[in-house]
Amino acid sequence: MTASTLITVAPTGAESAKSDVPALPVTLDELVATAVDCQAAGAAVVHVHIRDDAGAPTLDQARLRDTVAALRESTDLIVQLSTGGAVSDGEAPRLAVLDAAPDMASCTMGTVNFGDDVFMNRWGFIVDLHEKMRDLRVVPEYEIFDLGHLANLERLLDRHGPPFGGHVHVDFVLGVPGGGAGDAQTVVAMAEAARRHLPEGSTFSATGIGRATLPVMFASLAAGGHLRVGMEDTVSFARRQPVESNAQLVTRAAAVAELAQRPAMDIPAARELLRIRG
Ligand code: KMH
Ligand code: ZN
Repeated sequence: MTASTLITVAPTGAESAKSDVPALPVTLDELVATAVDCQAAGAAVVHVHIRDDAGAPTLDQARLRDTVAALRESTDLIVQLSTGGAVSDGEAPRLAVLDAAPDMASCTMGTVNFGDDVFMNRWGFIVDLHEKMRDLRVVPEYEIFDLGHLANLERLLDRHGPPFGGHVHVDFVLGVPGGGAGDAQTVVAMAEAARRHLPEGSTFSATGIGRATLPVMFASLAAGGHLRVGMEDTVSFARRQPVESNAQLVTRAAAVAELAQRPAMDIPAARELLRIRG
């Protein structure tokens, strides 16, 4: 079991609206300020979705490049761009996200129902993402919404080789209506399946959507996993208590990790673990 806990913050996402969640960081200044606070609170990775001037999700290339540059300027965080985008985004702009040259990018390992929508991830598109990331020296974080996605990742690695850097890191995203349940049993089942399907030494983090946040956090730590938290995944800190900031969520995750005797991993250690290019 790793001695420390990698904490990823996913501050914005593509699903919540600023009008519903005023604390959501949607402008570049808000995102950078959040990232600075989250680094101070113990995060090592920032998983980034960006918004346009109206606050709507966008994959605009210039904005993505400016965002990567601004995060690098103000923080030491590992910058992970989302290639998932919003459910309405097409494959070409999602693939083009990688041209903004992040340290890492997400790569979802299969199609999944997403509430009333469908989050489309065709096999051929997954292969394109995996290979383009390797060409551009971008480290993938494979997003696992359900058990079959782990079998799919095994198939990807068998047929198309290891990712850039050689280390396999996955993130279990649990509690999406249509995906794996957000409970401790599912985290344990996923961790078990990861051991069967993935190369030795692979690592996982986990995040629970909404009320699944705490059960998934506790179970992931107990099962030897790492953590992702943030307003992409939860906007309630507790019953009838809206999240005040992403740093509030990172601070809680770091405190729980400390209690579990696996304190937050520092950024140099996270770069080494994930084999981020120098
Ligand atoms: N917004 C979801 C449709 C990712 O960032 O890679 C996809 C998502 C996964 O959030
Ligand atoms: Zn995301």
